[in-house]
Amino acid sequence: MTNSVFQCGRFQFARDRRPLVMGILNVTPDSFSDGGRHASRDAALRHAEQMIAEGVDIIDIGGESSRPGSAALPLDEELARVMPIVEALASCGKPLSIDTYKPEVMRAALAGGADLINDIWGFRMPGAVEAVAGGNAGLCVMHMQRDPQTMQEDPQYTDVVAEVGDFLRERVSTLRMAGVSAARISLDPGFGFGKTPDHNLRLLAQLPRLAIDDLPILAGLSRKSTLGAIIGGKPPMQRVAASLAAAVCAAERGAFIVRVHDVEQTVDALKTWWAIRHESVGRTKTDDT
Ligand code: 7PJ
Repeated sequence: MTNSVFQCGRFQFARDRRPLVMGILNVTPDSFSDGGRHASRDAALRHAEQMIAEGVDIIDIGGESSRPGSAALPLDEELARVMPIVEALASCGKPLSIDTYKPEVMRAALAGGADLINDIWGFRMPGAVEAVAGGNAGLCVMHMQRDPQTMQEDPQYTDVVAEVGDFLRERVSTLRMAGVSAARISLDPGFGFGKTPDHNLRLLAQLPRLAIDDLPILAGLSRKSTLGAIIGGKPPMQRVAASLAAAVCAAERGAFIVRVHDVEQTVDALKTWWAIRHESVGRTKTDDT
């Protein structure tokens, strides 16, 4: 493996360990899958504590909902939601990821101790590349066709996997030219972001085609509507088993990070997949490699 570690701010993850579980911490009052239960600061912190107890590897803090059709959040509101959580969790012992596309939020979060910037816009906003180029934060570069307001209006591709791959290659090249080391970059096809269910399933099935420069792949399928469509239109809270199946499939196809709501179940599923793959239960009860 050319990139033997994934650099994530204060943390480094060996690439030969089992896939990382990134737990979603929404501080969005309108999040579609938890109904805003974690909107308040205290609730968000309790949720983070619970994910840590369940074995989360990275905590992904998001202030702005990016569900289809959602509107952009003003900068000051996003900062007011995200920064108190970053400060409160800065010494929790787990890497903190910030789900944002705004350069100002990136800078503030990095100054406050964030370890990874997760950008659904793939660092395309003016100033985003410059905001993250220095330092050693991990980056997640995601593909999205169009924008959250319009992305689900009849998405079109000739070859979705090739087009997503071309986009990701261009973004990697831009980041590398700005001085970002390969060890800091992860790539994400952006399931559900300007894709039909069939586009998403093709991307998942053919995920190995996105192993660009051997960079780690992040897969975010948790509770998404494509899974709902497969299982007869069940609502987000009833998509846990489907989400686990998708996470294991993504791992089997090379994903190194899975972004999920259901941390405990996903950790168990991936530990099981990893043990089968290595024909071994592992060395000790605390060993999570
Ligand atoms: C993703 C994300 C994803 C990355 C969201 C949801 C919608 N970031 N942020 N990948 N999805 N990197 O969780 O359903 O798939 S918000």
